[in-house]
Amino acid sequence: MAKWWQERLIYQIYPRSFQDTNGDGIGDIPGILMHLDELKELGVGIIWLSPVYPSPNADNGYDISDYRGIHPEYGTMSDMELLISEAEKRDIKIIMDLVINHTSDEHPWFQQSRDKSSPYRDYYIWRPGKQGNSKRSKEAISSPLGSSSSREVSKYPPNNWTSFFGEDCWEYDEKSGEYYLHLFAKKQPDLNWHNPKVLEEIKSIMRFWLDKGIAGFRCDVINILYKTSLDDGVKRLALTGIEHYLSQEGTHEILRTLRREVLDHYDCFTVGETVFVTPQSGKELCDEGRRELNMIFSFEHMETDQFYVKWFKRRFHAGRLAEAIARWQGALDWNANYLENHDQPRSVSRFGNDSHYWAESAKLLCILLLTLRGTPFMFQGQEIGMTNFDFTGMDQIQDVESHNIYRLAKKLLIPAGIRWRMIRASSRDNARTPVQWNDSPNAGFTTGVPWLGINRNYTHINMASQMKEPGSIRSFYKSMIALRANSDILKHGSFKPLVIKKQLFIYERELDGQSLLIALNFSGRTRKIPRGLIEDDRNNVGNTSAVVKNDGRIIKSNYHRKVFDGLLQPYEALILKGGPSHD
Ligand code: ISL
Ligand code: CA
Repeated sequence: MAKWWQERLIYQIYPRSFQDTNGDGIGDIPGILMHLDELKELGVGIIWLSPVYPSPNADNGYDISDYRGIHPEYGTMSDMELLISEAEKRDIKIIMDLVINHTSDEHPWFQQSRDKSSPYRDYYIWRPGKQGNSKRSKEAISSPLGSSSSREVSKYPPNNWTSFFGEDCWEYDEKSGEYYLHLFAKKQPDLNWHNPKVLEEIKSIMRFWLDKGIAGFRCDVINILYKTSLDDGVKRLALTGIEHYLSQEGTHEILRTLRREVLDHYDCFTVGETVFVTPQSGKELCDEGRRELNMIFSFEHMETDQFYVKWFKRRFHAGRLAEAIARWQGALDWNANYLENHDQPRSVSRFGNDSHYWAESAKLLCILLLTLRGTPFMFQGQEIGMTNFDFTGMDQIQDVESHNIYRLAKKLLIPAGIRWRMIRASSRDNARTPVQWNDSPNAGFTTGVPWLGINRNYTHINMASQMKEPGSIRSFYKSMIALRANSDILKHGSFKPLVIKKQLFIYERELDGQSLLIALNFSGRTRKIPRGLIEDDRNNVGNTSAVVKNDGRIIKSNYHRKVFDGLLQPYEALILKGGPSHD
C-alpha cells in the first residue's frame, strides 16, 4: 500500500527568501500564508519548511537557539499554528527541519555547558587540547583557515579533523579551557549523542512539533550524529576524520529509537539528509524493514559536475548525471528525488541552459524530476526557472560557507579571479536569492531592502507573468504535477534505464504491463532517438493500425509536439506511451 508521502509533491520553502510582508527585507510566515492558495493550485501536497526557529543566523537558521520557538523575524507561534491549520484546510501537510547534529552556540544548553561543572557539560563534545590541560604551548595553530589562527592558543586541538565549511572543527573556549567540536561553523557546536539526555531532549522536541500537527521532519545531516571515536582521521583533502562519524552503528540505533519511541506514534514521515551516502549505506538508512528513516536525500547526482569537492567544477555532462540517477533508482526501492534545494545552485543554470534554451531546459528538468520513481521534491522558484545569482563580488554574498571558502582559497594563494569564479559557480546563495514574484521593484518580495540581492532578471523571470501564460515553465510544472498525480505508472511503476549517452537520457516506467517512455535531450542540438527503441509516426504513415496505435502516443512534450518523428529538438523532453516491449 502506497503511503501518502509517496504520492504527494513536496515543495521546499526557504522562508527568509520566500515573501516578506512587513518591509524588513526578510521573508516571513505571513508571507507563506499569502501564497498558500497558489501552492495548492500548483499541486503541492507537502511543504518542507526550512528552519524558522530562533537562531542567531550564523547559518540562516541551521544554528538553532530554541527548538520550541519561532524566530521573531519570521513571526510568532500563533502565525506558525495558523500556517499549519490553513495548510491543513487545503490538504497540504507541513514538515519541518530537524537540525540535531548541532545547536547554536547561543543555545542555553551550550551556554551552560561552557561551565565544566554544569549538568549540560556533557551535552556537547568537549576535550582538552592535545598537549594536556596544564602545559601551555607557545605555538599558534597554523591551520589554513583556523578561526584561531590569528591568536595564540594554549594547546593543539584534540584531533586532526576538518569541518564541512573549511574551518578547523575544534574551537577553544577560554572559559572552560577546553575545545568543543563543531563539524560546521564554529557557531554550530555538535551535540554529544553518547549522552542519553540529549536523546531525551530531542524526543521531546519532536513530540512538541508533531503534537502541533507537523507531518514529519527533514532531518539535517542525520547520518553523522554519532561520533564513534575522536581519534585522528586519515588525512584527506576535505573532511579528515569522517570515517569516525559517517553512518555509524550508533546513529542507526538513535534513528531506530526515534522511530520506535516517537515517530511511530504519529502519522508522519522523515526524509534524512544523508551526506556522503552510498547506495549500500543509503539502503541501510531507509530500508523499511530496519525502521530508521522513510527516505533519504542522496548526493551523487549533484556531484557529477565537480571534481572531489563542489568548488572544483567540471563541465556538466548529462550522461554522468543520468548514470548517477539510474544507479540510485536501481539501488533503492523509493528515492527522494530532487534537483534543487537551498544548498545547491539553480538547476536550470547548472544542468540546463539558462540563456538560449532557458524555458525548454527548465521544462526538461521538470519532466525528469516528475517522472522518476520516488517522491519529488522541488525548491521555491524552480517552478519559474529561477537562475543563479547575478552578483559581481563577495560583498553581495551572505553565506557563511562561501565566505569561509573564499578566505581559505585566499590563504592557499588562489588568485582572486579564480576564487570568485568558484564562489559564483557553487555558492549556496545561488539558490537563496528572493523569490521573484512580479516585475515591480524588488520583484514584489519586499517593500524594504532585501536581505540578499534579487536577481535583476526578475523583470522577465517572475511568477506573475508565468501564472498568466499557458506556455510558461510554471504552467508546465502545474500540468506535469497533475499528470503524475493521475498516473499510477509514474507514481508506482518500475524504472528502467534504456539509453544513457553523453547528452541523451531515455528510460522506461512500467506497471502492470503498461509503460511510458521518457526521452530527454540535454543538448542544444537535434538528436535522434536510437532506432529500434521506438517506432516513429513518420514510418507508420499509411499503416492504419499503427496510426490508430500511435494516436495519443505523445503524453507530454515541452515543444507542443503532435507527431513523433524519431528526433528530439534542442532540450526536447518527451513522454511517450508504450515502451519497446510493446511496440
Ligand atoms: O552545501 C553543501 C552541499 O554542497 C553541503 O556541504 C552541506 O553543508 C551539507 O549538505 C549539510 O547541509 C545541511 O546542514 C548544514 C546547513 O548549513 C545546510 O544548509 C543544511 O542543508 C548545517 O546545518
Ligand atoms: Ca519580514
